[in-house]
Amino acid sequence: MSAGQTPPRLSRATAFPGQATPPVRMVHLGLGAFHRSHQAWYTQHAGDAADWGIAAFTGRRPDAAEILTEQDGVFTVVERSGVGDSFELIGSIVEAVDGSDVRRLAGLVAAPSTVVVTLTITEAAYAAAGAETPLARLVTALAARKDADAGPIAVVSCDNLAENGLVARKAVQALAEATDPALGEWINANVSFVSTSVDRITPRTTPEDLVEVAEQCGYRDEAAVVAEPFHNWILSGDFPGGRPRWEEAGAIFVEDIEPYENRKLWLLNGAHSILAYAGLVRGHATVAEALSDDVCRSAVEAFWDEASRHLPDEGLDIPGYRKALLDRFGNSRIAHHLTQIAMDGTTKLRMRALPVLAAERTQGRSGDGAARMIAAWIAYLSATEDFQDPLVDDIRTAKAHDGEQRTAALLALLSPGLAGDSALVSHIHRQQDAIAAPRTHA
Ligand code: CS2
Repeated sequence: MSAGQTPPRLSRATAFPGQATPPVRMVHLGLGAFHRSHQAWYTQHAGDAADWGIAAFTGRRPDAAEILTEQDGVFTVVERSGVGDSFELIGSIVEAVDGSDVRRLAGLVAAPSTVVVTLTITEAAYAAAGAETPLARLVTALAARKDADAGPIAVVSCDNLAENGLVARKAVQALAEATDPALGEWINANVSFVSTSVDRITPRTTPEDLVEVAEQCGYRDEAAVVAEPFHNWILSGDFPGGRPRWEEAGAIFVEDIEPYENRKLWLLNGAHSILAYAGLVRGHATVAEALSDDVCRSAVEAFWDEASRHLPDEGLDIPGYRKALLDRFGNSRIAHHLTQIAMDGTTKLRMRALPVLAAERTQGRSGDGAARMIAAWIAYLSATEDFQDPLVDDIRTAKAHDGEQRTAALLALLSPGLAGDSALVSHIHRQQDAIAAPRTHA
């Protein structure tokens, strides 16, 4: 490309010349950057990728669907390591649709050729009420599949929740039974809910990233995503209508997913939440920056020591996993913004801090590391009005209190039981000062 020329927009014809577009056999809800860098990437790398196209629906806003449609669903994954970037075209998304188009969703889910529905709808969405939530839309679409007698299908949750398949099943069943008990029965007999643990750090794409793609690749891609080289997908459950051969892309299928889920949710996501809240309070912007601050780093290590006590020794290589996490978090070429991780704290901390705190306390220990994550969250909420959370109104009410009462009121939003323990409340309250202590410069 010569200077001053606008490169052509990316299209399927230029990205995959002469190749047939894979037929839609999967539907995805939650078309964001993570879906593109993870499930779409794995599907492209499956041995039978030519047979598996994805129709992906956006969440709250139609933008991503509009942009991807302009480039026939094709986009670039920029794999960003500590030393450089590499670029790969992904063609597995063959249709990108505005999430509010429930007719199209129902039409696709009712087709016998569609046999897998994947979800990245955020942790908070599993508890959300209302007719326009992603799960409510999915239930409408499953009703259409029942009416069409289109056969069994797998629903695969790819959100960072413990037992996410079970959580999805319960939420979908409850919604279905409230509308039509017969639909509940049909879902019970025909829908398999698969639990998965997903992992690939995917920060929000920036305008500079898009400029880089244009310069390096010679085309304009408004839907490019940047991700770390590492990727992991562990799945447990049945696919009654078949699935892509994701194992050929490195996915791992297991009977018992719980140890893997806990390892990921506690060690990676838990550390992320500590770095996000403590880091923002201490004036940092990215994961790599926060990790280089001793106060944040030692809080992460203390939490990891605790969490590791409740993970099985065998097969999980916890020391290796921890070491790899330090490398991944320390990749300063990935600007993973703490504000992105800080969102929806009440939902995330219930999954990331509370199980470890409970396990430690059951064994007669204080759970100081997990308590520090909660303290960091409270310190963060105390310092900002600019936060996003499904319990935003309750948080505002709790924040009207001062001192230990505020700590107790915010803790009650995570766990009313724990908020009744005045020694724990005092402990978490005191920890906030240590988190906010000024940085010392060497
Ligand atoms: C992060 C995750 O935003 C968050 O809460 O902890 O999105 C994390 O980056 C991914 O789970 C990594 O696989």
